[in-house]
Amino acid sequence: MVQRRAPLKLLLKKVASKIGVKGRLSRSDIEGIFLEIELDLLEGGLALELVDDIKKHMISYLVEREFRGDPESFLRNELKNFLIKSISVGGLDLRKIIERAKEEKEISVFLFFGFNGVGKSLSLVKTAKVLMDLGYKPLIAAADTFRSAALEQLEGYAKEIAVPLVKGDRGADPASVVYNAISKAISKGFDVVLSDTAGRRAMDRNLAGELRKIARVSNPDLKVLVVDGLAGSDVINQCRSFNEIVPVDALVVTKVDAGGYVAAVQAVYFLKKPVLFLGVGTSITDIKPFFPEEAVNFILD
Ligand SMILES: Nc1nc2c(ncn2[C@@H]2O[C@H](COP(=O)(O)OP(=O)(O)O)[C@@H](O)[C@H]2O)c(=O)[nH]1
Ligand SMILES: [Mg+2]
Repeated sequence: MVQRRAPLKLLLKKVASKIGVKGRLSRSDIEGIFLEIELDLLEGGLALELVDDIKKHMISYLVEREFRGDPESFLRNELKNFLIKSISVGGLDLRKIIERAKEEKEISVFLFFGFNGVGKSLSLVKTAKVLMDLGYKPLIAAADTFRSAALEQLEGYAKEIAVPLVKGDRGADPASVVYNAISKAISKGFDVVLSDTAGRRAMDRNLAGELRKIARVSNPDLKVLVVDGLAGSDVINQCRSFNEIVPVDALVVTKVDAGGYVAAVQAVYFLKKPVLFLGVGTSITDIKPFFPEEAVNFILD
């Protein structure tokens, strides 16, 4: 899909120029502009729901308002503040999560899930590296027993950072792989089990059941939904359908190096969950923290 760049900037320009012509705008003026550029907004990767929320917000502060200064910078500021406020949901303290879990049950469990090919396995390994840098010992549970290529790839990544991995036979029950990894982690003094899972499509009830079972068996302390930064507005569907299967605690948004922040902003906007990190490349150290203001500035320019 070809994504149009800067759909929100186009919106601001349109509204500002209409203000320039008409002085003040009515509700139907604003609705007319949204209708006129709806396709550009959607093609720019914005979900209909977000476009609607922006429209409502704009109507609330714009209708019959008189302008003196530059309307475009006023509009930009309003929209910027609205978006920043909507996606400022606080950070994640991994240390706290791990230490709290340790008191109860010796180890903590992080579960990674999401659609096929979004970058779950690489993101899991990136997380392992973050944890090692914090002084913790992670163990990987290779619970994607669905595809043998997935296992090989994960083993390759794990080797790169010298993190041990527990695996099962091809086609083995993934929940049992996670269970075994947890037993090993407790007996061998690991701190965190990072559980990979097979890619899931929302319509695949079987895999949804499997994911639920893994969550039930392993009682994760952090349930991380990995979404694809190139998914455009579909990121909302990914968030919704997975959150229904397993309630999400945190997000990883991948491929931000290739797709920018549109998906990241929308994922946080709809789930109101913190971002563990953004994936910004294919190396294990290619991660970046999510700063709402930086993300919003990016999508407005
Ligand atoms: N450019 C870029 N590529 C990524 C990123 N994260 C993952 N990938 C690539 O996306 C592809 C799928 O990743 P993988 O971890 O196997 O996805 P999974 O199927 O969800 O486990 C691989 O080619 C990764 O190298 C990222 O942040 N940036
Ligand atoms: Mg994988």
